[in-house]
Amino acid sequence: MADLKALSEAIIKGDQKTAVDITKAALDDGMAPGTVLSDGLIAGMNVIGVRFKANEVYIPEVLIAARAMKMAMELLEPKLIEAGVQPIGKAMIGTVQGDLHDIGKNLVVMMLKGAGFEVVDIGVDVAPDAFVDKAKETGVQVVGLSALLTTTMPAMEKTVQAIKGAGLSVKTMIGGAPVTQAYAEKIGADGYAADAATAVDIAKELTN
Ligand code: B1M
Repeated sequence: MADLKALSEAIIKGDQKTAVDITKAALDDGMAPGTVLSDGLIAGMNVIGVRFKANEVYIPEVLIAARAMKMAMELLEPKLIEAGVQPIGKAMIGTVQGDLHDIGKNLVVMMLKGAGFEVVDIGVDVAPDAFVDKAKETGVQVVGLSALLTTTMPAMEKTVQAIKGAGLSVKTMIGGAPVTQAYAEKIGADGYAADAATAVDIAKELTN
C-alpha cells in the first residue's frame, strides 16, 4: 500500500518526483483520492504552513513544496472530481487596482489550495467592480485582497466598500506588507493576515 506519510514528507521536502510517484501508486492501489489529498498532500502543506509561520522555513521552501503539491494535484484532480470530493471552501484572491505585485498573492493562493480551498485567482491591478462581478459570477465565500504599496491601500477600502455595497454575502480578508490589523478594522474588512499561512487560518474562520 502506498505510504501517505512518505507522500507528506515528499511535499515538505519539495520532492516533486517522489510526490508524483507515491500519488500515482496510491491511486493505482485504489486508495480514495480524498484520503491521498488530506493525509498526504494537505498534511504536508500544513507542516510547511506551521514552519513558515515559525520562521523555520522561508519563501523558497514554500514555493518548492507548493510546486511538488501542484504536480501531484495534476494526477489527483480528475480523480477527486470523479469521486465528488468537495473543497473545504471557495475563495477569490487578487491584487488591488494600481498594484502589480503578485508574489505574496500567489503564495496565499498556493497555501489556500494546499489547505483544500478552491481558489479563483483574479490576478493583479483588479478594479473594485471587477472583484464584485467575479465574486457574483463564481459564488465565492471569501474575497482576499493583496496590496504592497501604501498608494494602493485606498483601493482596498474602495473594494471592500464595493463588495459590501453590492449586498453580497461574502467575507473580505486583506494582507500585504504595508497592511495591518488596525487598517483592516478601519476599512471594515472581516479579516487580516500577516502571512500566507495565517491567511489559511483566517479563510477557514471566515468560511465556517
Ligand atoms: Co515593488 N515595491 N514596486 N516591485 N517591490 C516594494 C513593495 C517596496 C516596499 C520597495 C521599496 O521601496 N523598498 C516599494 C513600496 C513602498 C511603499 O509603498 N511603501 C515598492 C515600489 C515603490 C514599487 C514601484 C512603485 C517602483 C517604481 O516603479 N518606482 C513599482 C510599482 C508597480 C505597481 O505595482 N504599480 C514596483 C514594482 C515592482 C516589481 C514589478 C519590480 C516587483 C514585483 C514583481 C511581482 O510581484 N511580480 C517588485 C518587487 C519584487 C518588490 C519587493 C522587492 C518585493 C515584494 C515581494 O514580492 N515580497 C518589495 C520590497 C520588499 O518587500 N522587500 C517592493 C515577497 C512576498 C512574498 O511578500 O508580498 O509582502 P509579500 O507577501 C507576504 C505577506 O505580505 C502576505 O503573505 C505573503 C507571504 O507571507 N500577504 C497576504 C500578501 N498578500 C496577502 C493577502 C492576504 C493575506 C496575506 O489575504 C488576501
